[in-house]
Amino acid sequence: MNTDFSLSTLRARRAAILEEARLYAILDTGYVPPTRLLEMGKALVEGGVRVFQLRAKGLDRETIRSTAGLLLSALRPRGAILLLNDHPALAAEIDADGAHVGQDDESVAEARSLLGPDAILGKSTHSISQAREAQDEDIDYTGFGPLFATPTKPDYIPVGFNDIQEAHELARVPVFCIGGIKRHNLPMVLKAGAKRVVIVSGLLQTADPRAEAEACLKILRGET
Ligand code: 3NM
Repeated sequence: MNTDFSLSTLRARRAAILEEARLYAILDTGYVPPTRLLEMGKALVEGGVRVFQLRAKGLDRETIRSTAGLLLSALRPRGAILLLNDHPALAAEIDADGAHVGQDDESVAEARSLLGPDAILGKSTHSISQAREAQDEDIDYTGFGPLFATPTKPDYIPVGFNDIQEAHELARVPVFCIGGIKRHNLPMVLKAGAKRVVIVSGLLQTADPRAEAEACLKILRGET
């Protein structure tokens, strides 16, 4: 396995935030309109979230650019990072902290060349073989899922719990479990071997996202 991906200082600082994170929030315009994302980002960062992704499927580039710019100015001073779903070229242009690519998006090599050496790059994986292959690529974390069926990605077949442990054992980068994770199922997700999670609708669709993030983080840190 080629693990010789030497990191720039800035990328290493960003990677340290990922390493420390237990909860990753996706600001998804399928749930929250762009005009309300700033308010949502602020609530979640106050609740302790330090890793964010802007997922704006179908939104035009200029709206993504302006929304990401506002989010970056609000989240960065609070020690958080913001990645763009897809759009590595735009992420580089606006100096976001990085990007996330799926299995069907541009390759990691392509995304990395557009992003440059300082940015964080994450990749979705949906099986043990994809999780293993991703370790040889120049990425900073993987997503692993969906653990449960989820309306946020309705076409994906859940991977269940059986491979969670192995996905962690083979990984050289942080693994974030994803898909249908909510506060109520966190204890069983952790018991199955997850260490870090991404929660989308379980944060965005609650009455008090700040309190929800705080409550999830307590569970993730073993404080309850
Ligand atoms: N990616 P929720 S599952 C964006 O398996 C995304 O790679 C997935 O949303 C993957 O927390 C997913 O609302 C949706 O279920 C997660």
